[in-house]
Amino acid sequence: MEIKKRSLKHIRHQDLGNLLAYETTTNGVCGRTTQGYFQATVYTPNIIRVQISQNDFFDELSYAVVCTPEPAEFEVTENKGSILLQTNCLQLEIAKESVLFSFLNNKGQMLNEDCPGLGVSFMGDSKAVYKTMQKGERFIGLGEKTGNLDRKGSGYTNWNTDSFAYSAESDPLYCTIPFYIGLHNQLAYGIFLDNTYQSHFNFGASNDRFSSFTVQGGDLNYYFIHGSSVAEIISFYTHLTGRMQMPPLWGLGYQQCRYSYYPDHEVYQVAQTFRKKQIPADAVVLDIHYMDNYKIFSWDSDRFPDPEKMIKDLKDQGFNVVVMCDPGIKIEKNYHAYEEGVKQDLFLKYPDGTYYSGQVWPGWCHFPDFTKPNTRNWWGDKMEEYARQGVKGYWNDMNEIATWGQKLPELIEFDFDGEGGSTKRGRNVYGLMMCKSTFEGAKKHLDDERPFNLTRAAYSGVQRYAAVWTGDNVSTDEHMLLGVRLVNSLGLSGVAYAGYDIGGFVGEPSIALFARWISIGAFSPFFRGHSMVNSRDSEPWSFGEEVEDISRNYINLRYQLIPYLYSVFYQAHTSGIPVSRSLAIDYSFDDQIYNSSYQNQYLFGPNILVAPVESHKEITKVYLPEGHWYNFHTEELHRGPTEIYVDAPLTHLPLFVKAGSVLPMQSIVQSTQQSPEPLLHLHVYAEGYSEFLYYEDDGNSYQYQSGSSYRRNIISNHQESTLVLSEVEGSWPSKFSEIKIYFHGFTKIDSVKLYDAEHQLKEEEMTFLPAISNFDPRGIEVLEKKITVSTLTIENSDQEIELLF
Ligand code: MIG
Repeated sequence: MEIKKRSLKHIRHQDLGNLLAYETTTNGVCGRTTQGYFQATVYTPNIIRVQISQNDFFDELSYAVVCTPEPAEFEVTENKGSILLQTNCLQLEIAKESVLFSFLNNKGQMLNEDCPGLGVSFMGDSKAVYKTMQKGERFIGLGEKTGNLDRKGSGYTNWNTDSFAYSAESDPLYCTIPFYIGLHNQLAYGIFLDNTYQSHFNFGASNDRFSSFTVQGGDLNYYFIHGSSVAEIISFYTHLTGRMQMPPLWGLGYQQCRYSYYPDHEVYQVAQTFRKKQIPADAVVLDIHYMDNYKIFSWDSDRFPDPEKMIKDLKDQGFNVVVMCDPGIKIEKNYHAYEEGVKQDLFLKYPDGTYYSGQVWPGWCHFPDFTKPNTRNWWGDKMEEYARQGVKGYWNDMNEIATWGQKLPELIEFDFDGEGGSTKRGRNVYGLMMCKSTFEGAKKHLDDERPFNLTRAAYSGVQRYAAVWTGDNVSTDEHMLLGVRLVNSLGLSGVAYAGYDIGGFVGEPSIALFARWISIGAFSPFFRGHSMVNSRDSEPWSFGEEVEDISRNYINLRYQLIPYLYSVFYQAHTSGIPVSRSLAIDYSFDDQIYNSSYQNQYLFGPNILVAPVESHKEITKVYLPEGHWYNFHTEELHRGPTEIYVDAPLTHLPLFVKAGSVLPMQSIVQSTQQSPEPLLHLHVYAEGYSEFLYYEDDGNSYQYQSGSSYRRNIISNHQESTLVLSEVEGSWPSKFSEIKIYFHGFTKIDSVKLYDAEHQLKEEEMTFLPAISNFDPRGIEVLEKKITVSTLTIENSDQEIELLF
């Protein structure tokens, strides 16, 4: 054989070239260019999918997208220089010469365009799209990513990674959610790049010309979403990738975790201490030491001789148990999971057909291939035993995949439902598919009960199966604030249910830091304290009496807010709008909210503004956006937009309530299993107009999916001096037979008239009682101003209730 000498052909950029042919399809348009192929598909009038490939076929398998194109009206027209695909709200213009894609709204305003001269770029197996940076453009979202709320000037990589003790700049972390929202000129759009290969996003990092995204394999496959607001775009994105189901009510409570509680009497001890100290909590979490030699689906019989009994005893005290689920299956003869996995061929393999072995807690392990249907079913059925033992909560860890050495070989084979793929395609989706298997298996075996499921690694769509926590954070103020941003960014990216390790996983928090962290954590969708093995005790009572009081106050407040919070979760379930809402959702074009001093602020549900502040600050600056805001602790009214200084001692986290809104609350309970007093505390804040969808159901089963729920609108209209609770929809009865209304900020109320559903006057001149605000976290002198608010108690009825004052 003769080897010819020639110069090596190095990889360089190649664009799409010119349009050669195109065709209108059932849902859009497809075409061929000199260098590739494309297809544009209308999913809804607001969503157009673009696929670009170098081949005349496209990757269609997606574990993220749950919907198919809806029949929508669209038109395809040909102009001199371009093809135009138009729906009633979106236009896609495809330039014929050096093919570029531009998206405009129906007024012809440019939303997003491929950058002339760069556009689509093929470089070997990697493919990229370069988009012109618009004037004043900002970028938000991309899931669990460090950095600023506005991602402009930053670049990111998606490659799910076990990031022990990550820093505030580390990238990548554990999750891949390739969805972001662009904002400019009062316009908003979203881009979801559905490709599980390693991807890179550049939002004007090291350049002033473009934003871009690159994939290391597979097709360019992105969904362009246009909506009138950020909220609408999130709702469209979650239309594509799915929404969370209602969590079990206990999932809203406080969970106590550590690495690890054992043996059983230590677990009992922790649970009993919560009850003794009257600090509400709903779950104890068992980390890896509950297992026999870290073998999943087993219990260490010395430490936990009778798990079933322990779980039942805890349940009787109002605690659920959450167990660690690691994917690595120990290679050990006679270990059932190993034997079954080999027999049924369920593990990841090398290309030569041998099983891949990697080292993790149990020693050498094989790893279930969750992209294989048989493996998913097998894993799901393994949940039967846990379910039988009474376990209701599942914690999916190490699913990046994490192994000692952290280098899963690139050539490992994944099944991909028969399609096949290597680590390059499989890694970022492993966590998602593990969560799917755990969740669906637990659900199947739990007998109409909602499992609680938690994960560290994720891909888009994970919200359908699990809550996400932000992994191994560190005990510093910087991390506390970073955690808030990560959770808010996850919320912008479809994951409404997320949280962080309170107190920090790695390191030890100061007394002040723990106190601050737990008060902020009370306003996190997922609320859990956790800490590393061999670190100091970190339960709410471990930092002295003052911190114990602060912890109790804020956990109490969390439990009092459950009627509000559960309704907010229902909104996440129906519309995808997160529980923890970056101010970029409601105040997208207000420059101040992106200011580094204010970017951590967020709305907890629609009505409570939380201003997280470092533990060492006694006073802090807060930005209140447009609208009026009540200081939650003092009732002082502020007129936004404004920057104010607020006292922020450890006892008083700065919290503000939106004027005009309502906060439904309940009495303190020690766990969600305990019934609150049958009195709903409805706090109404003066001014403006608001609507709040109030929601209840049994908190535990799936009956809500067939109408067994309690839904009513609470409409507060200050101008007309009315408060209306609309007629109840659904067949579930409320827990509350009476409603106590608190009028905050109303100058003077002489009398109140109560009307029934037929608008007949039922009662007049009801008596007001002055009340001391019962939710004011106690403890500090300067703010110990007792608040007097007029109250009124009425009977709850399923019919419309109208109050005129
Ligand atoms: O190699 O299960 O992020 O929360 O406590 C560490 C032990 C494995 C990592 C998780 C952490 C958990 C720990 N796990």
